[in-house]
Amino acid sequence: MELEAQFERTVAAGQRVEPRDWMPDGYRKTLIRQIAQHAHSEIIGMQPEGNWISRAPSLRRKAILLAKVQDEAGHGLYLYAATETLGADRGELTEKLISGRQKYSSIFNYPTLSYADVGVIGWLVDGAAICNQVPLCRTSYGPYARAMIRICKEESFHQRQGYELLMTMMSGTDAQRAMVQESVNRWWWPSLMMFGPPDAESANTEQSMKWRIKRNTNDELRQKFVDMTVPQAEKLGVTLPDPELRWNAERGHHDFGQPDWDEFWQVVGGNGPTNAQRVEHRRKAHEDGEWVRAAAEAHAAKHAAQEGV
Ligand code: FAQ
Repeated sequence: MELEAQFERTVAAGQRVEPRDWMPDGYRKTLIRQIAQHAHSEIIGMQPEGNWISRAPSLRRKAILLAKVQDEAGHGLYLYAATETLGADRGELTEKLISGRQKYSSIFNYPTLSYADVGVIGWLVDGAAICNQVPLCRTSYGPYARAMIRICKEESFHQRQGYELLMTMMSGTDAQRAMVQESVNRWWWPSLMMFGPPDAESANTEQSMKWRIKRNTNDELRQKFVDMTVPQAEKLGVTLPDPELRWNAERGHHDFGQPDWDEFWQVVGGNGPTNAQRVEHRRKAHEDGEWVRAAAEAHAAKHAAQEGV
Protein backbone atom coordinates (compact mmCIF):
# COMPACT_ATOMS: atom_id res chain seq x y z
CA MET A 1 0.00 0.00 0.00
CA GLU A 2 2.75 2.40 0.98
CA LEU A 3 4.57 1.66 -2.29
CA GLU A 4 1.43 2.30 -4.29
CA ALA A 5 0.81 5.58 -2.46
CA GLN A 6 4.39 6.61 -3.17
CA PHE A 7 3.92 5.83 -6.86
CA GLU A 8 0.68 7.85 -6.95
CA ARG A 9 2.42 10.79 -5.26
CA THR A 10 5.34 10.71 -7.71
CA VAL A 11 3.00 10.75 -10.70
CA ALA A 12 0.69 13.41 -9.22
CA ALA A 13 3.67 15.68 -8.48
CA GLY A 14 4.78 15.43 -12.10
CA GLN A 15 7.98 13.63 -11.08
CA ARG A 16 9.57 10.73 -12.91
CA VAL A 17 9.08 7.07 -12.21
CA GLU A 18 12.43 5.30 -12.62
CA PRO A 19 13.17 1.64 -13.50
CA ARG A 20 13.87 0.49 -9.93
CA ASP A 21 10.81 2.20 -8.45
CA TRP A 22 7.75 0.14 -7.58
CA MET A 23 5.03 0.49 -10.23
CA PRO A 24 1.62 -1.15 -10.81
CA ASP A 25 1.63 -4.07 -13.24
CA GLY A 26 -0.83 -2.25 -15.50
CA TYR A 27 1.49 0.77 -15.71
CA ARG A 28 4.42 -1.45 -16.69
CA LYS A 29 2.32 -3.33 -19.27
CA THR A 30 0.91 -0.15 -20.79
CA LEU A 31 4.38 1.33 -21.12
CA ILE A 32 5.82 -1.80 -22.71
CA ARG A 33 2.88 -1.88 -25.15
CA GLN A 34 3.18 1.76 -26.14
CA ILE A 35 6.99 1.99 -26.24
CA ALA A 36 7.31 -1.31 -28.14
CA GLN A 37 4.70 -0.17 -30.65
CA HIS A 38 6.59 3.07 -30.99
CA ALA A 39 9.92 1.25 -31.47
CA HIS A 40 8.39 -1.09 -34.07
CA SER A 41 7.02 1.96 -35.90
CA GLU A 42 10.45 3.52 -36.14
CA ILE A 43 11.95 0.30 -37.51
CA ILE A 44 9.13 -0.54 -39.94
CA GLY A 45 8.99 3.19 -40.76
CA MET A 46 12.40 2.89 -42.45
CA GLN A 47 10.84 0.92 -45.30
CA PRO A 48 8.58 3.43 -47.11
CA GLU A 49 11.30 6.05 -47.49
CA GLY A 50 14.07 3.45 -47.83
CA ASN A 51 12.30 2.54 -51.06
CA TRP A 52 13.62 5.79 -52.60
CA ILE A 53 17.25 5.82 -51.43
CA SER A 54 18.61 4.20 -54.58
CA ARG A 55 16.50 6.50 -56.77
CA ALA A 56 17.04 9.87 -55.06
CA PRO A 57 17.61 12.47 -57.79
CA SER A 58 20.99 13.82 -56.58
CA LEU A 59 23.89 12.95 -54.31
CA ARG A 60 22.72 15.61 -51.83
CA ARG A 61 19.18 14.24 -51.68
CA LYS A 62 20.50 10.72 -51.32
CA ALA A 63 22.81 11.67 -48.43
CA ILE A 64 19.94 13.46 -46.62
CA LEU A 65 17.53 10.55 -47.09
CA LEU A 66 20.11 7.98 -46.02
CA ALA A 67 20.84 9.96 -42.85
CA LYS A 68 17.15 10.32 -42.05
CA VAL A 69 16.40 6.63 -42.47
CA GLN A 70 19.42 5.78 -40.30
CA ASP A 71 18.11 8.12 -37.61
CA GLU A 72 14.85 6.12 -37.52
CA ALA A 73 16.87 2.98 -36.81
CA GLY A 74 18.56 4.80 -33.94
CA HIS A 75 15.17 5.87 -32.53
CA GLY A 76 14.00 2.28 -32.63
CA LEU A 77 17.07 1.20 -30.70
CA TYR A 78 16.69 3.82 -27.94
CA LEU A 79 13.08 2.80 -27.57
CA TYR A 80 13.80 -0.94 -27.40
CA ALA A 81 16.42 -0.07 -24.74
CA ALA A 82 13.70 1.81 -22.81
CA THR A 83 11.46 -1.30 -22.86
CA GLU A 84 14.39 -3.34 -21.50
CA THR A 85 14.46 -1.11 -18.41
CA LEU A 86 10.91 -2.40 -17.79
CA GLY A 87 11.99 -6.02 -18.02
CA ALA A 88 11.00 -6.65 -21.65
CA ASP A 89 13.18 -8.78 -23.91
CA ARG A 90 14.05 -7.17 -27.23
CA GLY A 91 14.15 -10.49 -29.09
CA GLU A 92 10.67 -11.35 -27.84
CA LEU A 93 9.34 -7.97 -28.94
CA THR A 94 10.71 -8.53 -32.43
CA GLU A 95 9.09 -11.97 -32.48
CA LYS A 96 5.78 -10.39 -31.50
CA LEU A 97 6.11 -7.82 -34.28
CA ILE A 98 6.85 -10.32 -37.03
CA SER A 99 4.16 -12.70 -35.88
CA GLY A 100 1.58 -9.88 -35.89
CA ARG A 101 1.01 -9.97 -32.11
CA GLN A 102 2.20 -6.40 -31.59
CA LYS A 103 1.21 -3.34 -33.56
CA TYR A 104 3.11 -0.54 -35.27
CA SER A 105 1.80 2.74 -36.63
CA SER A 106 -0.87 2.47 -39.32
CA ILE A 107 0.88 5.15 -41.39
CA PHE A 108 3.64 2.81 -42.55
CA ASN A 109 1.18 0.53 -44.33
CA TYR A 110 0.81 2.85 -47.30
CA PRO A 111 3.08 2.68 -50.37
CA THR A 112 5.51 5.42 -51.46
CA LEU A 113 4.53 5.86 -55.10
CA SER A 114 6.45 8.99 -56.10
CA TYR A 115 9.55 10.86 -55.00
CA ALA A 116 7.33 13.64 -53.63
CA ASP A 117 6.28 11.12 -50.97
CA VAL A 118 9.72 11.53 -49.38
CA GLY A 119 9.03 15.24 -48.85
CA VAL A 120 5.43 14.70 -47.78
CA ILE A 121 6.38 12.01 -45.26
CA GLY A 122 8.97 14.40 -43.78
CA TRP A 123 6.48 17.25 -43.64
CA LEU A 124 3.27 15.50 -42.58
CA VAL A 125 4.32 12.19 -40.99
CA ASP A 126 7.31 13.56 -39.09
CA GLY A 127 5.22 16.67 -38.36
CA ALA A 128 2.50 14.50 -36.79
CA ALA A 129 5.15 12.48 -34.96
CA ILE A 130 6.59 15.67 -33.42
CA CYS A 131 3.15 16.86 -32.37
CA ASN A 132 2.54 13.54 -30.63
CA GLN A 133 6.03 13.14 -29.20
CA VAL A 134 6.97 16.57 -27.84
CA PRO A 135 4.46 16.14 -24.98
CA LEU A 136 5.93 12.65 -24.39
CA CYS A 137 9.19 14.38 -23.31
CA ARG A 138 7.11 14.99 -20.14
CA THR A 139 5.77 11.45 -19.86
CA SER A 140 5.94 10.01 -16.34
CA TYR A 141 8.42 7.20 -17.07
CA GLY A 142 11.99 8.55 -16.94
CA PRO A 143 13.78 6.45 -19.60
CA TYR A 144 10.96 7.02 -22.14
CA ALA A 145 10.90 10.78 -21.48
CA ARG A 146 14.67 11.06 -21.88
CA ALA A 147 14.69 9.03 -25.11
CA MET A 148 11.99 11.33 -26.46
CA ILE A 149 14.09 14.47 -26.04
CA ARG A 150 16.75 13.34 -28.47
CA ILE A 151 14.24 11.72 -30.81
CA CYS A 152 12.22 14.94 -31.04
CA LYS A 153 15.30 16.96 -31.95
CA GLU A 154 16.01 14.58 -34.81
CA GLU A 155 12.36 14.49 -35.89
CA SER A 156 12.41 18.29 -36.16
CA PHE A 157 15.31 18.05 -38.57
CA HIS A 158 13.38 15.41 -40.52
CA GLN A 159 10.34 17.62 -40.75
CA ARG A 160 12.41 20.55 -42.01
CA GLN A 161 14.14 18.46 -44.67
CA GLY A 162 10.75 17.30 -45.94
CA TYR A 163 9.40 20.82 -46.08
CA GLU A 164 12.52 22.10 -47.81
CA LEU A 165 12.29 19.35 -50.41
CA LEU A 166 8.65 20.23 -51.08
CA MET A 167 9.45 23.95 -51.30
CA THR A 168 12.04 23.12 -53.95
CA MET A 169 9.60 20.96 -55.92
CA MET A 170 6.87 23.60 -55.66
CA SER A 171 9.17 26.18 -57.23
CA GLY A 172 9.94 23.77 -60.08
CA THR A 173 7.78 22.68 -63.03
CA ASP A 174 4.00 22.18 -63.25
CA ALA A 175 4.62 18.42 -63.29
CA GLN A 176 6.57 18.66 -60.03
CA ARG A 177 3.85 20.75 -58.38
CA ALA A 178 1.23 18.23 -59.50
CA MET A 179 3.34 15.43 -58.08
CA VAL A 180 3.46 17.15 -54.68
CA GLN A 181 -0.30 17.79 -54.64
CA GLU A 182 -1.07 14.18 -55.59
CA SER A 183 1.16 12.98 -52.77
CA VAL A 184 -0.46 15.35 -50.22
CA ASN A 185 -3.88 14.02 -51.30
CA ARG A 186 -2.79 10.46 -50.48
CA TRP A 187 -1.02 11.14 -47.18
CA TRP A 188 -3.27 13.73 -45.51
CA TRP A 189 -5.92 11.38 -44.09
CA PRO A 190 -3.51 8.60 -43.02
CA SER A 191 -1.48 11.32 -41.20
CA LEU A 192 -4.55 12.31 -39.18
CA MET A 193 -5.04 8.64 -38.29
CA MET A 194 -1.59 8.49 -36.68
CA PHE A 195 -3.03 10.10 -33.54
CA GLY A 196 -5.25 7.07 -32.93
CA PRO A 197 -9.03 6.67 -32.83
CA PRO A 198 -11.34 9.45 -31.59
CA ASP A 199 -11.20 9.86 -27.81
CA ALA A 200 -14.62 8.25 -27.38
CA GLU A 201 -13.26 5.04 -28.95
CA SER A 202 -9.79 5.13 -27.43
CA ALA A 203 -9.58 2.23 -24.99
CA ASN A 204 -6.35 3.32 -23.33
CA THR A 205 -6.44 7.11 -23.16
CA GLU A 206 -8.26 7.61 -19.87
CA GLN A 207 -5.95 5.39 -17.83
CA SER A 208 -2.81 6.52 -19.67
CA MET A 209 -3.70 10.15 -18.93
CA LYS A 210 -4.21 9.33 -15.24
CA TRP A 211 -0.79 7.73 -15.11
CA ARG A 212 0.61 10.67 -17.11
CA ILE A 213 2.01 8.27 -19.69
CA LYS A 214 0.03 10.27 -22.26
CA ARG A 215 -0.11 14.02 -21.65
CA ASN A 216 -2.80 14.80 -24.23
CA THR A 217 -5.69 12.91 -25.75
CA ASN A 218 -5.71 11.69 -29.35
CA ASP A 219 -8.24 14.34 -30.44
CA GLU A 220 -6.34 17.19 -28.76
CA LEU A 221 -3.17 16.30 -30.62
CA ARG A 222 -4.99 15.82 -33.93
CA GLN A 223 -6.45 19.32 -33.59
CA LYS A 224 -3.03 20.76 -32.77
CA PHE A 225 -1.56 19.09 -35.86
CA VAL A 226 -4.28 20.48 -38.15
CA ASP A 227 -3.87 24.00 -36.73
CA MET A 228 -0.11 23.79 -37.16
CA THR A 229 -0.22 22.39 -40.69
CA VAL A 230 -2.81 24.62 -42.40
CA PRO A 231 -0.57 27.74 -42.57
CA GLN A 232 2.35 25.59 -43.73
CA ALA A 233 0.21 24.21 -46.57
CA GLU A 234 -0.77 27.75 -47.58
CA LYS A 235 2.85 28.85 -47.67
CA LEU A 236 3.74 25.81 -49.72
CA GLY A 237 0.86 26.39 -52.15
CA VAL A 238 -0.84 23.01 -51.77
CA THR A 239 -4.47 22.24 -50.97
CA LEU A 240 -5.32 19.91 -48.09
CA PRO A 241 -7.95 17.48 -49.45
CA ASP A 242 -10.69 18.22 -46.91
CA PRO A 243 -13.75 20.23 -48.03
CA GLU A 244 -14.78 20.71 -44.39
CA LEU A 245 -11.51 22.36 -43.40
CA ARG A 246 -12.08 25.96 -42.27
CA TRP A 247 -11.09 28.37 -39.51
CA ASN A 248 -13.58 28.56 -36.65
CA ALA A 249 -13.09 31.94 -34.98
CA GLU A 250 -15.34 31.01 -32.07
CA ARG A 251 -13.28 27.96 -31.13
CA GLY A 252 -9.98 29.52 -32.16
CA HIS A 253 -9.22 26.32 -34.09
CA HIS A 254 -9.77 24.84 -37.53
CA ASP A 255 -12.80 22.64 -38.07
CA PHE A 256 -11.99 19.58 -40.15
CA GLY A 257 -13.53 16.39 -41.49
CA GLN A 258 -13.09 12.92 -40.00
CA PRO A 259 -10.78 10.35 -41.57
CA ASP A 260 -12.33 7.09 -42.75
CA TRP A 261 -12.21 5.20 -39.43
CA ASP A 262 -13.24 1.91 -41.07
CA GLU A 263 -10.13 2.13 -43.20
CA PHE A 264 -8.08 2.88 -40.05
CA TRP A 265 -9.31 -0.25 -38.25
CA GLN A 266 -8.71 -2.34 -41.37
CA VAL A 267 -5.11 -1.13 -41.51
CA VAL A 268 -4.60 -1.60 -37.75
CA GLY A 269 -6.04 -5.10 -38.12
CA GLY A 270 -3.38 -6.05 -40.67
CA ASN A 271 -5.36 -5.45 -43.88
CA GLY A 272 -3.83 -2.22 -45.14
CA PRO A 273 -2.25 -1.80 -48.58
CA THR A 274 1.25 -2.93 -47.55
CA ASN A 275 0.93 -4.63 -44.13
CA ALA A 276 1.93 -8.07 -45.38
CA GLN A 277 4.86 -6.72 -47.39
CA ARG A 278 6.19 -4.61 -44.48
CA VAL A 279 6.10 -7.46 -41.98
CA GLU A 280 7.55 -9.95 -44.44
CA HIS A 281 10.44 -7.57 -45.20
CA ARG A 282 11.11 -7.17 -41.47
CA ARG A 283 10.98 -10.93 -40.93
CA LYS A 284 13.49 -11.53 -43.72
CA ALA A 285 15.86 -8.82 -42.42
CA HIS A 286 15.67 -10.38 -38.96
CA GLU A 287 16.46 -13.85 -40.31
CA ASP A 288 19.23 -12.56 -42.55
CA GLY A 289 20.75 -10.82 -39.51
CA GLU A 290 20.98 -14.03 -37.49
CA TRP A 291 24.72 -14.41 -38.23
CA VAL A 292 25.41 -10.87 -36.96
CA ARG A 293 23.70 -11.63 -33.63
CA ALA A 294 25.56 -14.93 -33.36
CA ALA A 295 28.90 -13.21 -34.13
CA ALA A 296 28.24 -10.46 -31.56
CA GLU A 297 27.43 -13.06 -28.90
CA ALA A 298 30.55 -15.10 -29.72
CA HIS A 299 32.65 -11.92 -29.55
CA ALA A 300 31.18 -10.94 -26.19
CA ALA A 301 31.72 -14.47 -24.84
CA LYS A 302 35.36 -14.43 -25.99
CA HIS A 303 36.01 -11.13 -24.25
CA ALA A 304 34.27 -12.24 -21.09
CA ALA A 305 36.46 -15.38 -21.03
CA GLN A 306 39.63 -13.32 -21.59
CA GLU A 307 38.72 -10.97 -18.78
CA GLY A 308 37.79 -13.90 -16.58
CA VAL A 309 34.29 -12.55 -16.01
N1 FAQ B 1 -1.60 2.77 -35.68
O1 FAQ B 1 -6.48 3.35 -26.98
P1 FAQ B 1 -5.76 3.95 -28.14
C1 FAQ B 1 7.19 7.47 -35.97
C2 FAQ B 1 -4.13 1.14 -31.54
S1 FAQ B 1 5.71 8.08 -35.40
C3 FAQ B 1 -1.71 1.53 -35.19
O2 FAQ B 1 -6.01 5.36 -28.45
P2 FAQ B 1 -3.06 4.50 -27.22
C4 FAQ B 1 8.24 8.45 -36.47
C5 FAQ B 1 -3.61 1.19 -30.11
O3 FAQ B 1 -2.33 0.59 -30.01
C6 FAQ B 1 4.58 6.71 -35.16
N2 FAQ B 1 -2.40 1.22 -34.06
O4 FAQ B 1 -4.19 3.64 -27.96
C7 FAQ B 1 8.63 8.19 -37.87
C8 FAQ B 1 -4.68 0.41 -29.38
O5 FAQ B 1 -4.51 -0.98 -29.56
P3 FAQ B 1 -3.84 -1.92 -28.39
C9 FAQ B 1 4.71 6.01 -33.85
C10 FAQ B 1 -2.95 2.27 -33.41
O6 FAQ B 1 -1.84 3.68 -27.16
C11 FAQ B 1 8.29 9.12 -38.83
C12 FAQ B 1 -5.94 0.75 -30.15
O7 FAQ B 1 -5.53 1.20 -31.43
N3 FAQ B 1 4.47 6.87 -32.73
O8 FAQ B 1 7.32 6.31 -35.93
C13 FAQ B 1 -2.85 3.59 -33.85
O9 FAQ B 1 -3.57 5.08 -25.96
C14 FAQ B 1 8.66 8.93 -40.17
C15 FAQ B 1 -6.77 1.83 -29.45
O10 FAQ B 1 -6.07 3.09 -29.45
C16 FAQ B 1 4.10 6.40 -31.53
O11 FAQ B 1 3.94 5.21 -31.34
C17 FAQ B 1 -2.14 3.83 -35.04
N4 FAQ B 1 -2.01 5.05 -35.56
O12 FAQ B 1 -2.82 5.74 -28.23
C18 FAQ B 1 9.34 7.07 -38.24
C19 FAQ B 1 3.93 7.43 -30.44
N5 FAQ B 1 -3.52 4.38 -33.00
O13 FAQ B 1 -2.37 -1.49 -28.29
C20 FAQ B 1 9.71 6.85 -39.61
C21 FAQ B 1 3.66 6.85 -29.09
C22 FAQ B 1 -4.03 3.58 -32.04
O14 FAQ B 1 -4.59 -1.61 -27.11
C23 FAQ B 1 9.37 7.79 -40.56
N6 FAQ B 1 2.36 6.27 -29.02
N7 FAQ B 1 -3.71 2.31 -32.30
O15 FAQ B 1 -3.97 -3.30 -28.90
C24 FAQ B 1 1.24 6.97 -28.67
O16 FAQ B 1 1.27 8.16 -28.45
C25 FAQ B 1 -0.04 6.19 -28.55
O17 FAQ B 1 0.27 4.82 -28.45
C26 FAQ B 1 -1.05 6.43 -29.72
C27 FAQ B 1 -2.27 5.54 -29.51
C28 FAQ B 1 -1.51 7.88 -29.72
C29 FAQ B 1 -0.42 6.10 -31.06
